[in-house]
Amino acid sequence: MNTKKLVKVGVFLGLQLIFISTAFSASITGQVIYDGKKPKLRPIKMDADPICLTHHSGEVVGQSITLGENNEMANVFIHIAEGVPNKDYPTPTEPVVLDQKGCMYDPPIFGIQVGQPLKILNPDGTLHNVHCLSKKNPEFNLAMPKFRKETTKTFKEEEFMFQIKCDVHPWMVTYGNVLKHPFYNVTGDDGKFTIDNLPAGTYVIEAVQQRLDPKRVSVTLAEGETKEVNFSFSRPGKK
Ligand SMILES: [Cu+2]
Repeated sequence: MNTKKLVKVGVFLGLQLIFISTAFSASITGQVIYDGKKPKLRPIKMDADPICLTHHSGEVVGQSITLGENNEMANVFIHIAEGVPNKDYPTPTEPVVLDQKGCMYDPPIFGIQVGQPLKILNPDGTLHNVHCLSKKNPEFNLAMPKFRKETTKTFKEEEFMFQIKCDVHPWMVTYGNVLKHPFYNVTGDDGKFTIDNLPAGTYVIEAVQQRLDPKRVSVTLAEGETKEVNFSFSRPGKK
């Protein structure tokens, strides 16, 4: 290729990069806070399976709500419920990992894209039974004996907040969310989330939690703009 052609190609690629960075660079960030007295979580009795007990030195509590020191809410699923341009988004090849360490699901709530692999791990040395209670996607019920350390599943349909449970250890539950697009996040220990690479547009952002009613907020983003959207959950009846 001669120099002239190389320059042309360079300029073309450069323009494409500029286009991509300006067209899909809006972001939403925020924090989720629980407004109220910290609920007391009951300790989980794992005595039925002594192998589960060997993985913990102290008390283990349920994962229905996870609050930080200042009521920051972790494990809240945030996604764009309305406004995402309807097109085919690339399917990530990187799997979402669902661990069953110490007879607890980690994470207790997750998002995954249609077709993206869900890698389910069993490092416990005991039998788990991965029972997926999805409705739009086929339900599955999969035994993972102690020698079966790993298995992979995928989902074909968009579906939200379906339970995956273990029938052997009834306290084990996680919530799956299957999306057609990558615009979702789960809050970290600080209650914070970020959804980026968004095109300009008007969106409805939804915050979803296992026990409390979902919250929705509408936001309009210009190209490259970042806006803060905060959510506050409270006990039912105190809204
Ligand atoms: Cu189990």
